[in-house]
Amino acid sequence: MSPVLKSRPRVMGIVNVTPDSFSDGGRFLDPAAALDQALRLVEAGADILDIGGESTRPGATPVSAAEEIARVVPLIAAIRAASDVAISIDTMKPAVARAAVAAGATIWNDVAALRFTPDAPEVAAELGCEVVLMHMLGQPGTMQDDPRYDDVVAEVEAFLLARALTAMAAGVAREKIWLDPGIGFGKTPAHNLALLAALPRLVALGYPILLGASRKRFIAAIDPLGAEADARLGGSIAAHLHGAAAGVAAVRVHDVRETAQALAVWGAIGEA
Ligand code: HH2
Repeated sequence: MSPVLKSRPRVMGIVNVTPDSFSDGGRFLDPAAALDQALRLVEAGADILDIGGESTRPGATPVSAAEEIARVVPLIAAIRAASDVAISIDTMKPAVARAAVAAGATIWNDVAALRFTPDAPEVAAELGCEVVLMHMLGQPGTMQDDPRYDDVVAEVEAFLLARALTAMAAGVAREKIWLDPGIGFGKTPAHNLALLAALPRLVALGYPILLGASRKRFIAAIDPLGAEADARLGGSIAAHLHGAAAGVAAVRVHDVRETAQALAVWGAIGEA
């Protein structure tokens, strides 16, 4: 067996129940279409489904907690009734996380890393679910306006460790915490590449790392032929295989079947 083989990352399939997500917005607003898509992703090899009811894309329309709950909770309940796949809720709002966990989600994926609402760390502790703490520079609406760092890797690492400490101080168990460098969230293509290159360093922090590079814009900056979001599959797979080699715990992707196949081949070569 290859000495560098790490266990294969889990595949988190994205289901956005939003009118405006950057690559699949509007496709799964109808509850039946969303459930169909979710179950297709499970068949295609998803270990986890990440359900989102509010886009974090710059320029996306903010959504009330009630509207977000109305979008995601019926879908989570329907998935829970049909499958035992793990479900994560992609939300910045404690009220939405609470409703999602009550409906069957076991992971709170918070791109705000429990920062945007004062009681978010306490709610995460009370819910007892796993929590993904992601790095974002600034706010979703403005995060891509000239992002700057002195040392992007050191700053993202320090941020993530500080957020983990805040979560633990509020009562979240250490083993429930995942970290995510937040590819594309207040980052230039060069920042994203530096963070991808530094994944082994982030993995060495000792928390499970989630990597979300799927169809993101830095891919088009490298390959102008992949300008459209749905023409970035090759670049997405390259980034996620690199993450697998670095030892990330999970990859968050739109293209579950293709990613699962790439990871299976990568894993089989490692075991040959
Ligand atoms: N990326 C997006 C949304 N949520 N969560 C984590 N933990 N990591 C990510 O990299 C991440 C995330 C953006 O992608 P998408 O859901 O496709 O788009 P939108 O935010 O427009 O709904």
